[in-house]
Amino acid sequence: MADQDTGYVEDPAPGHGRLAPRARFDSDAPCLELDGPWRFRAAAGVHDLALGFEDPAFDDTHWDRLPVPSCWQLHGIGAPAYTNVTYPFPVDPPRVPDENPTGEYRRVFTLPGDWPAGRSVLRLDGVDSCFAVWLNGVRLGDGKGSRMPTEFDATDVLRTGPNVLAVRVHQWSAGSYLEDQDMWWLSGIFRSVRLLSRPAGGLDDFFVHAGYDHTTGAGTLRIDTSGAARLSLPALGLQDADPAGPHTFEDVVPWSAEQPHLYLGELTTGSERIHVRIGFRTVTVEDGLLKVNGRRLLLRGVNRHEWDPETGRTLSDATMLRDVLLMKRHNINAVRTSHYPPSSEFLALCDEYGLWVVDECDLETHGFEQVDWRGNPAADGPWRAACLDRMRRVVERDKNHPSVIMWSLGNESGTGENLAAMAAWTRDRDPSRPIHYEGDRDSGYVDVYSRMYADHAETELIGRGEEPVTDDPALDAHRRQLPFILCEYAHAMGNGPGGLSEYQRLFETYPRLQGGFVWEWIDHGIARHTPDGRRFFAYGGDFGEQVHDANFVADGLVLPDRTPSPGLVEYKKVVEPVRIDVAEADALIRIHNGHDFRDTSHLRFRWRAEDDGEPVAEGELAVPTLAAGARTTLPQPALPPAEGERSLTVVAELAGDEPWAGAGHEIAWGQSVTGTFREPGRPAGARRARPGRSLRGPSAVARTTDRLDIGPARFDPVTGALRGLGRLALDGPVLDVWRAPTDNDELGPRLADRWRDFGLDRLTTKVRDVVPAGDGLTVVTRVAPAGSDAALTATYHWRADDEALRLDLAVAPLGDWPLPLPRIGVRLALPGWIDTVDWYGRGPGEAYRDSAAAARLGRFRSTVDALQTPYVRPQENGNRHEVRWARLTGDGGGLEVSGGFDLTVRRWTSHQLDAARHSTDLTPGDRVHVNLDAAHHGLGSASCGPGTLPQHTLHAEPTMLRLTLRGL
Ligand code: IPT
Repeated sequence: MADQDTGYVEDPAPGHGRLAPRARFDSDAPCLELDGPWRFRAAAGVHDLALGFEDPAFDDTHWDRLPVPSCWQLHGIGAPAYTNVTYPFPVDPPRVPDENPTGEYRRVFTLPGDWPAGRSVLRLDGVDSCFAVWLNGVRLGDGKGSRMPTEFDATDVLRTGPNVLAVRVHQWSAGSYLEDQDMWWLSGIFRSVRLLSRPAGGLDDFFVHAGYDHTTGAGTLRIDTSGAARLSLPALGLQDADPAGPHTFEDVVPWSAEQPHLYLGELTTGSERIHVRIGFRTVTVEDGLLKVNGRRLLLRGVNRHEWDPETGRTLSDATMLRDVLLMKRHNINAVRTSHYPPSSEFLALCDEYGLWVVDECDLETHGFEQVDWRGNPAADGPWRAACLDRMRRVVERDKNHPSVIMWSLGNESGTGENLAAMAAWTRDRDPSRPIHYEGDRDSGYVDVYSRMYADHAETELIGRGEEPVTDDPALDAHRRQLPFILCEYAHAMGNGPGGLSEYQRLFETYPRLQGGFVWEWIDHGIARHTPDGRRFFAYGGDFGEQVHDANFVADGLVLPDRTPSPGLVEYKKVVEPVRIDVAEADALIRIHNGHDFRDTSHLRFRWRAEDDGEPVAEGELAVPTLAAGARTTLPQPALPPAEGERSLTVVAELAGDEPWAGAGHEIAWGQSVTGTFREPGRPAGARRARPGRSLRGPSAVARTTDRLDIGPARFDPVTGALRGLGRLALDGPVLDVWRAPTDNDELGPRLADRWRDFGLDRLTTKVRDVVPAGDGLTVVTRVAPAGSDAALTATYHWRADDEALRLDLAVAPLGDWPLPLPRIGVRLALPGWIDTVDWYGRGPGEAYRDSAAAARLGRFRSTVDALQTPYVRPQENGNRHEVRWARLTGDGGGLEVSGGFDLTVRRWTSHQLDAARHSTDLTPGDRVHVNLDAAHHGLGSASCGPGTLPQHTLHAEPTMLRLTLRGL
């Protein structure tokens, strides 16, 4: 019987023929995995269907195969498309275009001979966006709600022996209007499919209520079950008990993200054993604070989309574990599952390893903003059932995870009565967890005040409880009693975010500010290859999309292949749960245990003293165990007198193995720096120099018609340009203010456009004076953009002794400079054989002035290539901050520079970096390009949020750069 009724596609109803949502659990009842290769046919739309494909006798032998689970666009069927807010189809709810890519899936499976009698349930864990299912030619039903399971009763149509399962999946449906998350549009059966045996007398569902009384240490347990069952919890002495209890245990180990203690047990019926993992914790909003087990939480969170650059939203268990381990190792303690419930396996890992979870409903109607919210499904009566269904499915599926401490109604769906109804239903069903939704600005139906991208100043106002008054006085008063979280902040697009430390300071100052979730965890780049086989990550527009949002999809703390970006390393330092302040003034070490629950007995503390980056002494620091929140002050270790610049670094590391990292893993550190570094290239005992200050005995200028030499340096006598140093040929240094704009420079207020309009990327130079005088050379240049009388005067004072060349560069703006500069410093080009960089300064990683907390003072070495950060869209990157000296070397010798500068070294120019769209557009040239900067403009996070803070803004003002150069 052919079933061509596709009316369900545009029906706002959530589905037909489905079973009621329930908890996800593991039991010993048989389960048949239906993942693997399925037969697949790609249809152009609902007018192009394979008639009778559901008929078991249908011949599909000529069909292709497609793996289940997978996203079909990543298997060459159709193409991925990326939009942030805009629906990629006309806004005509609930209708969708006839051009509706549709996938027809078929699979034959054999029911094992010992498959038990009783009911059988077919479960699809995730299908995007709408589908209908037939088993052995019988239509079981249809469903929507892409990232939630759908179950059908298969009992009556299941046969022993071969069974034929047919699933028709449509890319677009009424459900698509509810799934406008900022991500790739991808389709198909992208999570697992299983057939579950539900033995007679088994349990359909249960709800664990496990509370913790922090005043007594007692745990209470009640498990509501859908039928008769017994409970065993050996560690708490329960054997064959009534799950309904309620049971009280005098002394339980509570669950927290810091110490995720789970009690393992079993629910048994005559026919089934179900594994339960119980974590005792109580979540409250009281005294205006979000608390777990009586303590205020500080959320050090990230927004996590499910992403893999090869498989899209289909994630392996190993990838999910990798996310959890990476998060734990970077001091992250919370995840908002933006913007849909993740695979259940991920939540199980959060329970086990310890992460606070804000579990978000699969709901976003953001594109209605572009039609002034007319017909917004979140507010519109006919969509009520669909909205409630989605909320119900996330709550029912995930209710037994101790890691889930809040329910979130969804994201960016405006506001409206359907959202309020979702909140009301949830509050009734699970009063034990607060409700979150950012779009409820007055917090009328939510339990925490939540915002996204509020800047530092506004966040501080909220911290003080002094945010602007809103319209409804009663709601305004209510909101002021609520804790505050930034459900999104610090947009991690490309190079950035800057300004994390300043946010953290606010969170640690105002109790109401309970932290937040960086936007976002991972860049959703799609792995692709150039024709010559080089891998890169594609973004919006790379698949011929007519409407797209380019690389706005690449805004994570890890690159698409999960390499931590410098932003993640910075975040780890900024949110470290132990603060170590090694004071310069009073020779004390102050330690604050910033954990919410855990004492410091799992940590050991080490110290290390260095002079100019050379080890002087090291040891272990005896720190008394500090309870959560406690502080101590200790004397610094006795050390020999400093020779040069002294750093004292104290590190807190794991004393033993944790499930998520091994002994020795670093958690936190603090460092003091005192004194002045000794210039390299000076014999030991030479008098201490201010950076670049002293030359041994200045060399005289030697001038002929075609040469101008000072000591080891050769200049062009006409332009005054440096051409060589010893045997090293070089080009520059010359004044440079341009950087390849970052995403934060490009977007938001579009600072990069102002830079280009002003002409900062096309400055020309006029040499005004070349004045050899006694033992030095002075070169004056005027550097300026076309069509303007604004200019920068760069005055180079050169001097040398027999081995070192000294530059004092003075830069002064002339005329009107109404905009910040990208950078200020010099660039020079060196031979391409330079491949190694050693430096003494901050490192080891990339750092910019407003993202430099993670960079410590020390000696580091890297290759030129490894200094680059391959952001998905190429842009300024790789800066090493506050460098005292650097040696750039290779087979042919090299260059040593000392002074005080920021350093980038790359095999392409800033202009080439700026022009590149993908990493593979950058190919090494025959020179190495070096920038030595007095300063950079900060990064900020203006791509979606506040720009660079005033204190990190680089104004055009008189600037000095002093360098000493030596050929090696
Ligand atoms: C906000 C969205 O919630 C999130 O999904 C993502 O799009 C982010 O912005 C930017 O990357 S919404 C925005 C209008 C603040």
